Amino acid sequence: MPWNAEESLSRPELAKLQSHRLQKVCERVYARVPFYKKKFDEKGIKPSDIRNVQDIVKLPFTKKVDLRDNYPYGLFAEPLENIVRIHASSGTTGKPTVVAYNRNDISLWADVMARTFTCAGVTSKDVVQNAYGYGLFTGGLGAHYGAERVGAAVIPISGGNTQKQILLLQDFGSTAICCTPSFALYIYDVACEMKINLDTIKLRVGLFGAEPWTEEMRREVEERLRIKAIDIYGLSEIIGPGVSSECIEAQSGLHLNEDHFFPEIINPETGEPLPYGQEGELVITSMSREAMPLIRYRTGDITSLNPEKCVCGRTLVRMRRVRGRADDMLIIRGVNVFPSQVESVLLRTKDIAPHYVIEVDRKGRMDVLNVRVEVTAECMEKLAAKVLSTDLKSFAQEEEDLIKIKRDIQKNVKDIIGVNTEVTLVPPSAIQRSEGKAKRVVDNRPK
Ligand code: DLL
Repeated sequence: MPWNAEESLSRPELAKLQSHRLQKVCERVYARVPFYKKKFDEKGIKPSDIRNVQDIVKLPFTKKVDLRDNYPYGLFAEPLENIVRIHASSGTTGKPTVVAYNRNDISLWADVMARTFTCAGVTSKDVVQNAYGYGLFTGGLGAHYGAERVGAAVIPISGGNTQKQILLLQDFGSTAICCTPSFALYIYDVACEMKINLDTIKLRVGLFGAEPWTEEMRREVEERLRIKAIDIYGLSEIIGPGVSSECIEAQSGLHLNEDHFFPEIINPETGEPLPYGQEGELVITSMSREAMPLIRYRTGDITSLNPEKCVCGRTLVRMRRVRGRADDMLIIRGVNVFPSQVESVLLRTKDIAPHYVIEVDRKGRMDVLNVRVEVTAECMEKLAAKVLSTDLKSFAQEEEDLIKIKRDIQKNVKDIIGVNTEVTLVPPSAIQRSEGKAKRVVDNRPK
């Protein structure tokens, strides 16, 4: 059963609710946020021109740079005395992006996160180990309030502290874990080093997000940790986690809480709206937010929307797993490459572990892509045994096996993505592990 009735409305009922909320939010920002008044006026739009949800295309976009230009409090639609929480996400450069919540926003957030936990099958009977970072990052507190709202017992361990995570998994009997997918794999690695028998832990589901990951990565996480891995999505600017989530029944697309967050897909180059099914940039209007609603916010995330009803009974549109951010897309000799495409190729290769870094350099005028990826511990053991053996022929054979792994990766990257790549195989644990969002790309090209 979904958490709220609004998750299973008919399309006409939903459109009615969306239209009403869109009108209200336009009135709110026009009256309270000078930035939006100016933007609306420039387009010659009044809130009364927005009669239903289709009119959304008349509204101006909001971009990340608008949050920076109005740093820190310029986009607040409430006086500071009504603000009860401020979060921020650290950009790669410069000042953080600031977001604010009033009491109703915090309650809304708990509710949409309760939907997320319910989607993942988490109830009051569960023990939730919350390994998202608590702090300015929205992951920790967002998951915390949502898990409490469904009545689960929350362990607010926050990120990092990997050995302690494992101790609590064992001793506190956690049945659900919340963290980035890359941290989940790190926890698994450390559990193996500690020789923990995974049969002694009760974990059955993970709510993973905050970074792009692939179907292949899901399979790895599910097989290794012996759990169901649920993809959850969100961004600070809109609310934090709680924008969309997969359901455990289908694990096929993330139900987007479109009664509160109106989604559009646009062509990132032209800004033109794209129909259901077509891939483009996700744009969201946070219609129910009060302290800092955003109109047509360009998330930079690349996905598509699917309106088909799901087996779980929810009617909310489903967004496909995010392929990556438009600004993470690498252009290598004119070809667009998403790190997630490289991840798919790597994880389909035998003897390769799910730990990698993509390095881009410029040699002369050429962009050179180098994938550094770990071989599995089993592969390493085989190799070590051959090195120790006096049987030089089998050692040579093993070297050939490594060359074959490299060639397979190169061939598949070329076939699927269309670029040549260098591959460096490294031993287990050589790639730095992440306790939060993984950094997969090192771009050394001059800007
Ligand atoms: O990462 C909120 C969050 C916390 C989501 C915990 C899920 C779980 P930010 O730090 O503002 O907020 O980063 C938002 O992270 O625009 C995406 O590019 C990326 N992202 C978040 N979830 C996913 C996901 C949080 N499931 C940015 N798949 C977003 C792919 C994701 N990318």
